[in-house]
Amino acid sequence: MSYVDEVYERVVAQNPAQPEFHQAVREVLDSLRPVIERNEEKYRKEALLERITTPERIIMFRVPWVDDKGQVQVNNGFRVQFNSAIGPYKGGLRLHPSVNLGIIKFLGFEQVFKNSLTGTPIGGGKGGSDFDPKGKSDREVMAFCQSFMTELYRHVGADVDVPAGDIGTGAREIGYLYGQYKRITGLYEGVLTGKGLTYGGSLARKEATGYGLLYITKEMLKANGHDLAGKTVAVSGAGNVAIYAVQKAEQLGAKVVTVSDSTGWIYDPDGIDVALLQDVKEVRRARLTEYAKARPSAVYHEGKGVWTAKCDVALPCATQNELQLEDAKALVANGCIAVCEGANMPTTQEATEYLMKNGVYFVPGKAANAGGVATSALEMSQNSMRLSWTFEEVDAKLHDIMVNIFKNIDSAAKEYGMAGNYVAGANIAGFLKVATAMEAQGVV
Ligand code: NDP
Ligand code: 2IT
Repeated sequence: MSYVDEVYERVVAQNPAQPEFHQAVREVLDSLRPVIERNEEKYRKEALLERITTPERIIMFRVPWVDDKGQVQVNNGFRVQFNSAIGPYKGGLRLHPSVNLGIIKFLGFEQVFKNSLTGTPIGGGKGGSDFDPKGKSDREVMAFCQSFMTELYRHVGADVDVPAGDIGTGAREIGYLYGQYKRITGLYEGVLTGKGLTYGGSLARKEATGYGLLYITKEMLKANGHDLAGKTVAVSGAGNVAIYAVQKAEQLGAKVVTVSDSTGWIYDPDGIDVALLQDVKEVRRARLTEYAKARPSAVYHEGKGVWTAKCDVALPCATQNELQLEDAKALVANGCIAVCEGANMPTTQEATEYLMKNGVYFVPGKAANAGGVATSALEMSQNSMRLSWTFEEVDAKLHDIMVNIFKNIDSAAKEYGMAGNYVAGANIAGFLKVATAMEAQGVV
């Protein structure tokens, strides 16, 4: 059996009932075959693939807090410190009822390669909890965040592990987490990114994932002879990534006709009104039905279906495995030419294969959504220097980083005889830097 297959079987056997983690590992290992085959004995002797698929450390803890009725609630807390070969652990905290260890491991594993692609010195990690911030009062969210940090603080630090936002974790949660870290440790340091602008946050971090997604989408289309301007775009999600993807797509001359949330989706043929979307989601924390009420051109559909809308470019920005084989078929039938992932692993393996076989340009999340964590690394730099760059300075650096990521994944794919296969390009380019650093540092 090949070394790649051996390691995949080991991962499945040792991590039972973690399908998302298996899926993420499978995609990466499949792409790495040509790289591993060139040096199979060396990698096998070093057990490099066993090491890179095993987190350096997993922290799991109890998070007790008191709700507004005086009832004690208990949630599960996680931090997976996956790989520190190229820098301190870095990655978001997800707060969603679906969170379990397998999901955090898949996200931490993806983060290792994504962070490597950014070209900045950050390792990979991820954390979170099955706490659901939806419908909770600000006081309840604060009680949860303070309890969560009361355990997490001993495992993180500006040069150790630097968490940030993800699904369910936005500016409010980061603020409460930061306050509790400072209170316990007495340290005013860049232990979290995505901070508010009054206490060490970076301009353009909030916009960065969505903006970066559009910068790389535009670059990839240009390299293949297409122009983003004038294209019709379908976006899923209505959170941090989706909102700023819509805003940048419109600034670049495309028309965005959809957004979605966990209950339904909007079709707006006049183009999504991003100011209204921000008001509904960022200010009122309401459902998309409120968007439809305020906008006569918009139609609200209950449930799934966002990928049935006719579009040239699809940008899944909600959650894992939201774009399935039937969705891929609908996109191809409607003439979609590109899918670029704003979310982490939003496209199932079968859907990805179908899209690529049918000539749809496909940029995987670890490249396409890397602008968020890249700008987190810029926030860390500014915190270390104790200064702040302007919005334009950060945005220009983000743009350069995304253009470079595209160049690197494009040339890695070409070097291994798979021109245009950006999945392979991203996995190979991300892997090589981490593997080289691990080899240099010996058996650790
Ligand atoms: P938010 O919490 O701000 O928004 C998430 C959006 O996706 C919401 O509209 C939410 O709907 C929807 N959603 C979440 N879970 C589900 C589900 N199970 N089914 C259907 N819809 C769902 O998160 P972000 O925008 O920050 O994150 C979106 C994706 O992007 C995630 O995959 C995340 O890991 C990834 N990502 C985020 C980065 C960041 O900087 N924030 C960076 C890189 C990747 P509702 O409003 O109803 O909850
Ligand atoms: O998935 C991701 O890259 C994020 N949620 C952002 C992580 C970060 O540290 O900014």
